[in-house]
Amino acid sequence: MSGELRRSARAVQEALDAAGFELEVVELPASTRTAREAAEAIGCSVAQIAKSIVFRALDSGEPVLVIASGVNRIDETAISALVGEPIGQAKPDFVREATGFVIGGVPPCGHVRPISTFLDEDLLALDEIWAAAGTPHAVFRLTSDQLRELTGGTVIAVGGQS
Ligand code: 5CA
Repeated sequence: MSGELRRSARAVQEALDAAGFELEVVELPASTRTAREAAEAIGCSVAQIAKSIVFRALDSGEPVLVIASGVNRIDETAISALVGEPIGQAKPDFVREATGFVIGGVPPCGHVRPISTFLDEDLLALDEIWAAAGTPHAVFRLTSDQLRELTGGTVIAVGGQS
């Protein structure tokens, strides 16, 4: 690991270490807050960015995490059908409370408590992907197999390109 990581990025590194993965969180000078910015900062395609979108199940109030390819638009109706209740986009405070991280830095793992997780099959078709690591400047590279193992998420078709 190079240098000191900020607290939230360090928490992600620790979660990866604890889960037994040899993956390295890196902090970049440029913003990685959005999938497009992250791709630019990393020098990869937007499709390779694992964007973590938090929804709120409207009846139960439970969070739902969808990890999708940066180029895909998430069909909320399809997710609602899978969850079994209507969902809505989460507000920033809800995202922070449910995951422990701010929007733009929500990682696929290391959340404050387990969260129901769905994985985009298009993202899993790629070998090398990049995910947020706790802050809008921190990312880590992993394989789609590692993402599957790390999250134990349910693989779905999220809805196609935006
Ligand atoms: N760091 C990058 C990927 S490495 C990242 O986190 N991208 S992201 O796409 O997963 O996170 C940004 C997402 O947060 C946006 O796609 C959007 O769905 C969501 N978001 C942004 N602003 C808001 C907001 N005000 N309220 C709710 N969700 C938001």
